[in-house]
Amino acid sequence: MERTLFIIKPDAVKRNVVGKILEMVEDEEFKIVQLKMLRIDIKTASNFYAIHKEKSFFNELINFITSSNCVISVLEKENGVSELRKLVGETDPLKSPPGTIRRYYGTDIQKNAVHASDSIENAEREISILFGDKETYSFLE
Ligand code: FUP
Repeated sequence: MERTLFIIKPDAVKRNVVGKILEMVEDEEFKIVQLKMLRIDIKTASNFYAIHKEKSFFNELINFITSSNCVISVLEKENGVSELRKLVGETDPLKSPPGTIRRYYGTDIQKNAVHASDSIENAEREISILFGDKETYSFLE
């Protein structure tokens, strides 16, 4: 079983599609093992997206992700990291295959509705940033 970090971004929360997105995830047999709504602060967002620090879109990305509430979750499934990336689609919603979350609910490359970890290592890192260390955060089995 793999755990991965999933974020429903401010654009999707504002569009009232949190329930529809979580339904897509549950329909694909992901288990929601943690779930909460919060406004991510600038320091946390900058750490979370540190890999994009030198990119031209970094400031806009931080402004956007911290602009309003997100719904963050830890999802679990066999091969969960790659399976969720498949369900999410491409970064650009217009290039995402039909049936993917970003194709359904994304608007553009920034307002692309959701985030999903791209590797097992990054999933662990991202879960730790947003939910705390495994040692200090207990998951119900
Ligand atoms: P993804 O793994 O599909 O979430 O995409 P990336 O890690 O490449 O990018 C992270 C986020 O940066 C995207 F979700 C949206 C934002 N981004 C832009 O705003 N402009 C770009 O050209 C690329 C990414």
